[in-house]
Amino acid sequence: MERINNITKACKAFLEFDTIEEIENIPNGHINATDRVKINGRNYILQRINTTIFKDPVGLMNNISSVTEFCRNKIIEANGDPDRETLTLLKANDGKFYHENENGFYRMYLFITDATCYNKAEKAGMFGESAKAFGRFQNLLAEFDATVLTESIKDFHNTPVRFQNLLNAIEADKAGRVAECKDEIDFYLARKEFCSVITDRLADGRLPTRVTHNDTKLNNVMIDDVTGSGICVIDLDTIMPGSMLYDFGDSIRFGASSAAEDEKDLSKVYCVPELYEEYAAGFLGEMKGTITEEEVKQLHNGAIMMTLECGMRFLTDYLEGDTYFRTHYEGQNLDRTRTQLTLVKDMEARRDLFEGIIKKYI
Ligand code: ADP
Ligand code: GN1
Ligand code: MG
Repeated sequence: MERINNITKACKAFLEFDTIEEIENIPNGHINATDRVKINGRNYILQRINTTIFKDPVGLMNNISSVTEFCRNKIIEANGDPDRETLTLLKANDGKFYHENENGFYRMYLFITDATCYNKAEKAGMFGESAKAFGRFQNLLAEFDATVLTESIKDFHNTPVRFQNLLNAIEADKAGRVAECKDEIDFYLARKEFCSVITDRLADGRLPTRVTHNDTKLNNVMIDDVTGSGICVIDLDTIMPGSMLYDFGDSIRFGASSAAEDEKDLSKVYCVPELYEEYAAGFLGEMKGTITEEEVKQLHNGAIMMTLECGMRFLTDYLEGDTYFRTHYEGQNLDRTRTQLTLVKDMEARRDLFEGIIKKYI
């Protein structure tokens, strides 16, 4: 009841209504609390932003309102449907795009109709469609003025910093879990040098810095129920200057995996070459003329890096007592760590195969 009251109270700041007709929790994301609400016959998304993670939620909302306004104008220019092809923020009754009360920091979006987010590519071609959507989005952002963006999470894809965070968590051993994670810890310690492959190249200019999405999981793109195409890129919380390799890599990490992110049976976990190829074809098709030689050279390292980094983040969180990623059972962050580590081993072992796939599309 308290949950319903809190949701109703938050929605009242954005809309006038008597009662909410339907409330449905959407458990997809690991960070924010997301609900679909039906009000006055129309669906909306209400999100309570995780302000432990996003320490400057106002800056974050400024990022999202400027990016969505930019996208909206481009979509209108191209005769598209702005209510389905980009996120649309609702204004609260004080004119701001967010509402804060004693229960939290909220935002509301129009619900994108007749489209679905998937945790796994259920149909042939679906992953490739997500690649095209993220590729188009990346191209669109090339024209976006990066100077208006605040860094919503500092050092988000700074892998050496993530490595150091892991070392700190090992040292502190807050949850008393270090002893049971010896193999996983050793795996990451052995890859210290690799962690700086992308950051070094961004720092000395061998790789260009672009405005990137930074969280390109398959469930962060909506797939049109009728046409099957990637209609809208969502979850814009981490749009920041970064590398194209992050967006390619994070998509592969999640969407080209044969199994769920928390699969316990590691014999089922590997990187699927056919899915890798589908993504590479879609993404590189969109990036033609933009991607540099060095980016092409490092693309597979991007996939390894994002998987390595994400696994280190899951392990760090496990060692710290599960305070960052939402977990649904004890040990889920360790299960997640193990799938990521298994994927890294596979992508390292079959490097020639995956790099060969990339070569076909450039
Ligand atoms: P998190 O940051 O926690 O991952 P997301 O912004 O990705 O949160 O939202 C979680 C889920 O909610 C998405 O995977 C999607 O299923 C759904 N969702 C989010 N925004 C919308 C929207 N505007 N229309 C329809 N569904 C949405
Ligand atoms: C989180 O919010 P969501 O679930 O789309 C995380 C990503 C991780 C991902 C792992 C802000 O993404 O960085 O790669 O979980 N987002 C944030 O599944 O930390
Ligand atoms: Mg998400």
